[in-house]
Amino acid sequence: MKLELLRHEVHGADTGGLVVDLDQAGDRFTWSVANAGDHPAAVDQVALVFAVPDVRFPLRLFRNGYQSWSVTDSAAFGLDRDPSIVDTLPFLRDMHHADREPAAAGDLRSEQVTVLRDHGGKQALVGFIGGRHHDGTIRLRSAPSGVEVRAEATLGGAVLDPGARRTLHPVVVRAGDDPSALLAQWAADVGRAEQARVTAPYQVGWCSWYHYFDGVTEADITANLAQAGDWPFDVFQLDDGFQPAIGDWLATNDKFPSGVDGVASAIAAAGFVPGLWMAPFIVAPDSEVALAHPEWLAREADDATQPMIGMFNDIWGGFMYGLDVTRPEVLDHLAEIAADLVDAGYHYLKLDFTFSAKQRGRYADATLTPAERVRGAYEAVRRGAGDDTFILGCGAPLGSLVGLVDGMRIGPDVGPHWATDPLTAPLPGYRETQPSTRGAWRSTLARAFLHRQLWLNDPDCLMLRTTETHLTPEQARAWALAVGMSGGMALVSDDLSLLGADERALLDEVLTLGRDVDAEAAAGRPPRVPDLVDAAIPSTIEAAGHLLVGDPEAGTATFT
Ligand code: 9PG
Repeated sequence: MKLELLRHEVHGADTGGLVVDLDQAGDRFTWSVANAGDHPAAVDQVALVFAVPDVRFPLRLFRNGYQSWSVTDSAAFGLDRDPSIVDTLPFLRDMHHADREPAAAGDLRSEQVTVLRDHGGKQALVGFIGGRHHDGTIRLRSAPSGVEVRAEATLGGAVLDPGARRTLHPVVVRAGDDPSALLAQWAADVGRAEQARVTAPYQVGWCSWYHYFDGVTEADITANLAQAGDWPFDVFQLDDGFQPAIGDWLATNDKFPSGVDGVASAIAAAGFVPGLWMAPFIVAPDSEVALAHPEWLAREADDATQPMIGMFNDIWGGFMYGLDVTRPEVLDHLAEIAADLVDAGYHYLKLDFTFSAKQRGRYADATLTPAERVRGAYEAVRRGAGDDTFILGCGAPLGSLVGLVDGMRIGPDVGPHWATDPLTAPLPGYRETQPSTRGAWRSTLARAFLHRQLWLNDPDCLMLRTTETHLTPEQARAWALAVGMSGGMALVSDDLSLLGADERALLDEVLTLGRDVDAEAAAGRPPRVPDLVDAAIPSTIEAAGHLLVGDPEAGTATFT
């Protein structure tokens, strides 16, 4: 498939003085935007617009989601719809797309990269090489002259002062005939450009979330540690539920009498790397940090008197505020928390709900893009945690964090059920971002090409138990094999006392497979997903001489 550059566009406020410089060399467009005017401009978007001549319908595209939990699938142009067009909360749009505005009717979009494929089988990859300075959205739109493909550098209203210039991430346009090969090449290019952290060893561990959820107690940790001696874990990670309030990460609630230090010591004494969850960029209204430093909160874009909502979560008591991560004192605070937790013994940190730093709001430094806010906040944690701590991104915008995180959650939460639980919140347009093992399967296959190119993929935890779950043993096995076939991180998240010889044998099978696939991916051969652009939920993954073919609706699979 051939794309022809038609024009470029600039969108925002006071953009009259903006000048775009554009060069093409081979398959690569390099560009920058400068403010030649005499007043500041707020830049929403700079876009390259291409025509797709002679397209044969149906035209399908791979849709990469914006952050860890955002749906990643493929869709048919003219038939499928962007999730943002339904009547839903603007907050959800902001959480799951670089650009929070609803898409125009009929538009389809993918973040950072896409592969297009027309009925004749012709394919093209369009992608941004890099993401640290701004998000990138690829959008398909119907125009009077035919189909247009837009490569949008999303700057989120960042202010460009007179005389200032921003270099934009290069855009590549490549024809091909194998989506997995095109995407693997793109991921390798981005990994090189952004100096991806890809040298951490294969990760095997235990995580408290998917059995105990927020009810976890210190006694649960002690009981599982007592059983864990026979298990091949490297890391043992305590998830959400220890903290007295979101934002107060160095203290514990009544369920953890030994404090964060005591828990780390107990984990280390059992021979594992202590791991800890936190949501460092949001704070509860009644947290100590929010009460002590109200000036650290970002403000609502439309109402500077109101702190910016960073997340809503019933289990934490409702609305959480977002920190203003453009303030140096906030960044120092983040670095100090990370340093203190590493001192306590935690050499594995899971940073969750971190999309909050991209959300629309008023921030002290208006010249930063959403991507730069997110990246700056992670940089602060990395500065405090040091180079040797494994940092796992979660609920994280994928594009802006290459080179900072060691691992990245690349899908929605699994759960002890295959399809989305009917009892979860409906979230119009965004239901499939809610926990389901099927949703995790979808993203694990669809984003397998990122593994060991941008970071270690975290497909989310295995679900091994066959009691206290709605998953059938066949579904638990299908999911476990998908984790293995992805080569990604393998964490158990069951009460270990529920697991017997069969579950242990399945884990051992997954780890043998996972290590082989991981080694292949590290050598530049990530898994292939042949129906990536054919099916909304991919069924098939090939890696390290194995083949897994699933029925994503039933949750069954055959493995050879
Ligand atoms: C702890 C959990 C676990 C889990 C994370 C994250 O409302 N939501 O959209 C929503 C999405 C994901 C989520 C919770 C809420 O789970 O992915 O592994 O750490 O937080 O609270």
